[in-house]
Amino acid sequence: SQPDRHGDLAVEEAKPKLKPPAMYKVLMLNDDYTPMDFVVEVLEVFFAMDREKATRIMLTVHTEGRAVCGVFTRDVAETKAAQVVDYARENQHPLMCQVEQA
Ligand code: TYC
Repeated sequence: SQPDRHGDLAVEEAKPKLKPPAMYKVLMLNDDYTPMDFVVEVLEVFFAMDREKATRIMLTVHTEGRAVCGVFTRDVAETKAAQVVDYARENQHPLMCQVEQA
């Protein structure tokens, strides 16, 4: 922004250098093996969805191939994606997530 002028003296404002953080989508990918009820549970537990929304998103992934589960800062998005994949592997499911910039 323009410097304030006090008489002939240019006084530089302290610039508020806060820019909003880049945001990242966590996407869930379809596969042929992960049970539908497991995907619904994952969406409820890791993305705080109610049963109805979790079911809707799961069915979108199942029919479209992928869907956005949520949008977060980079660290949160990467952590959630890793937690989902770890939990799926613990249960011997091949469920996959992607993170991409929103
Ligand atoms: N396609 C899976 C099935 O028919 C269900 C599924 C949905 C798997 C969403 C993964 O991210 C997924 N059992």
